[in-house]
Amino acid sequence: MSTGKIRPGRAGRLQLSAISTKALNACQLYGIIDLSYIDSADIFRVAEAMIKGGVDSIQLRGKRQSVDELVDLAAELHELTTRSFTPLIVNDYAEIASRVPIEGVHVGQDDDSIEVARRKAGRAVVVGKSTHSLEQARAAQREGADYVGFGPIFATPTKPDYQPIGLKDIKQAHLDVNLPIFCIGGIKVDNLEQVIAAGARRVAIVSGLLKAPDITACAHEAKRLLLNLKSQTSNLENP
Ligand code: TZP
Repeated sequence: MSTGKIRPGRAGRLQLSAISTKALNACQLYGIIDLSYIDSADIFRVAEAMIKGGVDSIQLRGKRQSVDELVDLAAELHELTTRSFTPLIVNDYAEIASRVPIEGVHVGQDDDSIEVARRKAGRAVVVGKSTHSLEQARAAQREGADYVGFGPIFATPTKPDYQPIGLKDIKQAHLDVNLPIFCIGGIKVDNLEQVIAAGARRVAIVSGLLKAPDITACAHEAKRLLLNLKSQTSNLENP
């Protein structure tokens, strides 16, 4: 997802280039490299394994690292992700996009607004937002997010303080929100079919990938299940 040229939109907002929009729309499996699970020295091995397994976008998430540390890691990681045109998104700190040519930033409910994140990035990047309810997902769309994370679907050690929202609202979220929706939280290959059956088209996975004995094989299986979903959908759309 190259960010391309910055073009002011109708509302003066920096618009994503067509190529960024295309990569975001095509993204089904979003792998998150959370530095509480792996050592920063391992991020390249992990990112390579994810990409080899078919992960479409990668997020760097480091809750305990400083902005400067994340800038350095993102810059090195971007050299790798860019080779396979895999968008790299950094969690929490939109200002990192003003220092490293990453493709996007991701903000939580308690972080910068989408508007502030775009301003801090200073150029056209993808901006995603975590949402934990239908109402928050609808609000993120009104606020101008490019995609939303929706969850936690299941209980997860990665976000232990959050009440899981379960599977019941996934279909409604897809009816109400016209943005890419990444279901997230406790998703693993073993429960992915359940999440897909509940209406998910895209997922973001942290520990399910990072703790897998073989990250590439795990990503590959998750992608196979998601792609199978796509072919079923297109068969329905074009019988
Ligand atoms: N947002 C909602 S749940 C979650 C985030 C960042 C953590 C997901 O991690 P895991 O390990 O895939 O359950």
